[in-house]
This record gives sequence, structure tokens and C-alpha cells, in this order.
Amino acid sequence: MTKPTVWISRPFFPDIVDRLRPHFDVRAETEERKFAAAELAARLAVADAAIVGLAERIDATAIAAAPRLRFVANLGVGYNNLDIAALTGAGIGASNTPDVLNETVADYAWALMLAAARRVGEAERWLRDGQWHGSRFEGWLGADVHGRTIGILGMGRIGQAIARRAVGFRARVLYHNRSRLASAIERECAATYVDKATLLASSDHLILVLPYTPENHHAIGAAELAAMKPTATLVNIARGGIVDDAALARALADGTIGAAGIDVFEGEPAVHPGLLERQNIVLSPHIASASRDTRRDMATLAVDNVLAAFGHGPHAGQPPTILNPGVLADAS
Ligand code: 8YV
Repeated sequence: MTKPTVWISRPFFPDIVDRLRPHFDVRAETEERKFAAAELAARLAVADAAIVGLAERIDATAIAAAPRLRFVANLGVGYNNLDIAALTGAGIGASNTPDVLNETVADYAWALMLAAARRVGEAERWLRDGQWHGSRFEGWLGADVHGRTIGILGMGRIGQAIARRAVGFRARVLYHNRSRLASAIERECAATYVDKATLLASSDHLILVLPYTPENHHAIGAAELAAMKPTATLVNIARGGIVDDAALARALADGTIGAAGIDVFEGEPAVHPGLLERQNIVLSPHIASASRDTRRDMATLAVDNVLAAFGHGPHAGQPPTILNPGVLADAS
């Protein structure tokens, strides 16, 4: 019997890819690249399963080119690149990589918050530029993080992991979320629920952890930035498009807010030129989940889902993090 074909759009850990080989004809890309619609269609045309990254948009058009496709595993917890309704309608299962990255992304949110508030990137550029000829006592003054108020917009599992880290900093945590957390979780995270307006006005440092949805598009725009403290730091480790990047560039330029730490951008890998011009922003290329262990765990989880969808491995028949489990019920 011929093996089903799995297409892997991003090169990753060969030993993890090897787990697929006994059961699949593996077609793994060998370099990181952006696929034009026709290239994506050609690859999906022969695929029974696909492991894709966030740059691969799997929508009705892509699905129309994929007559054999039964399962798509996304290399990320956010899956706004997948049209789940269209996949479900076509009987195609889909999975993401929740939980395995929570702590690593929470670490990185703190890294960006601390770096932006304490001007780490800006100071390093200045030093490397050979400008350190003496120290000014009043130079490089930044904002404290310890003992301040940290706001979290979007309080899922990553938001909660960010909140738990605040204890050692003796910081106060406020949060806003579509739905309020159970009081036991609020207590465990020492986090207080407030409305969005209060969150914006009260936070010394505001961290965005929202999923990208049409409703969350530009959840932080000019009006929201104006409602923040002029000394505040904004951190986005969620998705490009949640912040209006043009409005952020203006806010950083005119002192509407103090600083920003941004890992995700509208239209990335392009970055708004107005952000590149600013010194009071720490910029990184979407790396919040990029620790060695966590990227391996994400790849392992994606592979586990594909194996399980085709009846193999420890979760045979039950992909552990399937997003549309009804598809399996319909197939049986
Ligand atoms: C990416 C992410 O998946 O999990 C997410 O939603 O945004 C990241 O972890 C990662 O950059 C791989 O593309």
C-alpha cells in the first residue's frame, strides 16, 4: 500500500521529522520561504497531511487545490492563518500547539517589557556605536517594573503565566478579558479583573496576549494609546494587526506612551518604517516561542497530531490538540 504524503512547509528538527517516515512519504521543505498561491496549491495538491507555519494561509482557495488533504497541523498556538470553518466543511482536521509554549512566551513577554522599560536595546546600540565616553548620572533613566502595575489584555493560559511571574517583582496585575476568570484562577494569578478603559488608564506596562480575530483588529489604536499613561510601556507578543502600527509609531514619536516592546507586526516580516525610526522601541522578529526546548516541543506536538490523525503513535485516532474534533466523529 502506498503511504500517505505529508508536506512540511518549514524545515525543522530532522529527528522529529523522522518519526513520520515509517508511515508517510515525507515532503519537507529545506529552506524557509514564502509560498506564492500557486506554489502552495502545487504542494497541497499531492498532500494527505500538512504541517504548516503561520505564513501559510489555508483557506477555501487553498483547500480547493487539495483534494487529498485530511489533516493540517499548525506550528503555533495562534491559528488565524487557518480557516477552521472551511477546513471543517471539507472534512479536514486541524490542530495547533497550545500549552507547550506558555512559559517560554511568558518569559519573553517579561524580557521585552524589561528591555523596553529599562531601555536595554537603545543603550546597547549607543555603546556599540562607540558613544560611551563617560556616564551621566541622569542618563538612561528608564521606568521601573518592580512594584508597578502590569496590565494584561487577553488572559488565557499565556496571560496567566505572565501574571504569575509578577509576584517576585511585587507588581500589581490588572487584566481584561472577554470573560472574567474563575475566582480561584484570579487568586492563583493575583490578578484583578477591570474593564478595558481602566486597564489602559492604570497600567504602567501593558502586555497584549489576545488572539487575532476580526474583532481584535486594531484593539490598540490611536484612541487606546492616548488613553494610556505617557510613561507606559506597551508589549505585543500576540499577533500583528492587534496594534495599529502606524498609530504606535506616532505615539512613540510624540510621547503619547513611553516605550514599546514588539515581537509581531502588521504585514510581517515587513516592519512599519515609522517603528524602525524610533529608539524607544525594542523590536524582535516574532521569536517569543523560540527557545530550543519549546520549538522542539511544538514540532513534536504537530507531528503527534498528524500521526494520531492517521491512526499511529501514542494518541492513535485522537489528535491531542485537534481544533475541530467533530471532523473525526464524522469520518468514523
Ligand atoms: C509561532 C506563534 O508559531 O504560537 C504562535 O501562535 O505566533 C509562534 O509561536 C512561531 O513563530 C512559529 O512560526
